Amino acid sequence: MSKKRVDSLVVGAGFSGMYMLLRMRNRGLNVQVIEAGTDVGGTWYWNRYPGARCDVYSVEYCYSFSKELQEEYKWPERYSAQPDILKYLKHVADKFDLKKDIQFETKVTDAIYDENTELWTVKTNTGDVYEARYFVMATGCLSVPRTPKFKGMESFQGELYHTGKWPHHEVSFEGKRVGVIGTGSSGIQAIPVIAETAKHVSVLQRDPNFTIPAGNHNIDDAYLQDIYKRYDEIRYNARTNYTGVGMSDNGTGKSIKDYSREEAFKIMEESLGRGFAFNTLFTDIGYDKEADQIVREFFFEMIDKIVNDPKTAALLKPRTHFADRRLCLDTNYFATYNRDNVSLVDVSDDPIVEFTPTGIKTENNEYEFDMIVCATGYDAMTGAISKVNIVGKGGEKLTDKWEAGPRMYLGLMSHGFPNMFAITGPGSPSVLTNMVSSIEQHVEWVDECTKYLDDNNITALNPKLEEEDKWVEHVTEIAKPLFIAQGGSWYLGANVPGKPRVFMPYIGGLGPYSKICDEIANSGYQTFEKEQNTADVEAA
Ligand code: N01
Repeated sequence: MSKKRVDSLVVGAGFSGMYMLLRMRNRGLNVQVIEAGTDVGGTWYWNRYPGARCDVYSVEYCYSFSKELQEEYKWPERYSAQPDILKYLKHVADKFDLKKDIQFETKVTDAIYDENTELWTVKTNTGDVYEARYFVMATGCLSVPRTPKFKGMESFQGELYHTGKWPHHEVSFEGKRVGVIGTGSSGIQAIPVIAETAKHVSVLQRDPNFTIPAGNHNIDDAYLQDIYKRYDEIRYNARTNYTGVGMSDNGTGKSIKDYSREEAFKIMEESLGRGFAFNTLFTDIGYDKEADQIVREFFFEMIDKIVNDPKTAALLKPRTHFADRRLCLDTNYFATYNRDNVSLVDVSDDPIVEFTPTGIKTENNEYEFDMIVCATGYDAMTGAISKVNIVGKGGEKLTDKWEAGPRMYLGLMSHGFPNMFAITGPGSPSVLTNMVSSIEQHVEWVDECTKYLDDNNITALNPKLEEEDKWVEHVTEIAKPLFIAQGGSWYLGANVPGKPRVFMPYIGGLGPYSKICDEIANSGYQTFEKEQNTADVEAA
C-alpha cells in the first residue's frame, strides 16, 4: 500500500486541529488533518444536545489570532449556544480555506514511530496510510462519551441518546416520558430544555452538583463595539492570568472567614451571573473545610428559596465540597423542579439495576420511559489519545506507558514518542481554563517548536525522561492540598471504572504555565533530547 507523505499529520478538526493546520500551513508545511465527523467543529460538532451552551463569554471563546475574524463574527449572546459556535467554526474553515486539507469521516487507528526514518506512519479506518514528520493529537479533552454498561441496555425499545453524541436529526420530546441519567454540566443544561416540551422528565440523580445561574442574555452592537476597543487588553489578560478568561475579576483576595456570614452571602449573591468569577471570590474555598461549609450553606439557602418541595430541595443539595468538581452554569435548573412534569429520582439511595424494554429498573422501583438520555460524561483527557494505537521508540505502546496514569511533559509531549504532540494533553492547564486560550497557546508553542526543529536540522525531539518525571510530580504536588484533587470527578478519572486515579490537568494557571513553556523554548529546548541531521549540517 502506498504511503502519502506529509510534513504534519493532525488528528481532529475542532478548535485545536483547525488552528494547528492554519499555523503550519502558513509557514509552508504540507499538513493533513484527519477528522471523524462530517464537518469541522470537534466538541461543538458532536455536542448538539438541547441546551448545549458554552460557559465562557462568547467574545473570549473564539480565536484571537486574527483581528479581522475577531471583529467580523457577531456573537448574539453572552454565552454562545452550540449552533452559534459551530457556525463560527464553519465560518473560520471557509475564511481560511481549511477543508481542502481535512479528510472527514475518517478515524486514525494507528500511529507507529520508525526510529530509522524518524517518521510516523499513521493508518486510518478507511485504509489510508500517511507518513509524517510531525504527529499532532488535537483530539480534545472531553471527546470520548462514556455510557455506563447498564445491564439490559440493548433491550430498551425506546429512543436512547448520549448528550455527547447527539443525533443530527431533530429529536422531539413532545408527549414523551423522558429519563435523564446524570446531573453534571450536560444534564444540568439539557434538563430544563427537555422539560419544556416533554410529557414527563424523570431525572435520575446519583450525586447533586453545585450550579449557579449563567446570567445569559443577548448582546448588542454597543456591547461588541466596547469589547473591540478593549480586545487587546482582554486577550493579553487571558494569556497571562490564571484562568485564560481576560474579563475574569480577581475576587476579594481574602478568606471567606474574614467576612460575617451575611457579608459573605451578599458577596456570593452579587457574583451570581458573573460566571466562573464565583470560584475566585475568596482565597480559601478550594481547600479549607470551614470556608467550604460557608459556601455550601449559601447554596443550600439558594436551593431552599427556589425549590418548592422540601424533599426535592434536600436531594438537590450537594454532599461534596464546593470545589470538588467543576462548577456548573445553568439557566433555570433548580426552578425546573417546580414543574409538574419533572421529578427527581435519587439513584444514590436506590441504584439503577438494569434497563428493561420499557424503561429502567432500580433496586426498589421501575420506571417507564419513551426516551432515555445519558448525560453520563466522558473518558476525559486520556480517552481520545488512548483510543489510537500509538507506538513509540523501541515498540513501546503509549497505553502501556500510561497504565498507571498519563505521563506527559507539559501536557505537550511524552518521552519515547518523538515529534508527537498533544494539544491540551494531560499535564496542561486546559480544562481548568478557557479552552480556546489554552489551545492557542499550545498550537503556537508547537508551531514555533517545529519551526525551530526545521530551521536547525533537528530531526527528532524527545522530552528527557527526568524532566517529564519532574513535571508529572509537580502537577500532582501542586494540586494535592486542594479538594479538586481529592474528590471523585473526571479530573481524576474517577468516573471511569478501572481508570487510574491521577489528577490530570495542571492547576498552576495558564499565564504561569505559558511562561514556563516560553522559557523552555528560549533555552533552545534544553529539557529535550535532540537528534540532528549531521549529514545536512556537514554538507552545508
Ligand atoms: O459529565 P460529568 P458532563 N448511574 O462527568 C452521572 C464539560 N461540559 O457531560 O456524579 C447514575 O460531569 C454522574 O453521577 P456522579 C465540563 O467541563 C461543559 O455533565 O458520578 N449516574 C454525573 O452526574 C464538564 O465538567 C459544558 O454520581 C451516573 C453525570 O452522570 C464536563 O464537560 C457543558 C452514572 C456525569 O457528569 C463533563 O460534563 C457540558 C451511573 N452509572 C459539559 N454514571 C459547558 O457548559 C455517571 N453518572 C461548556
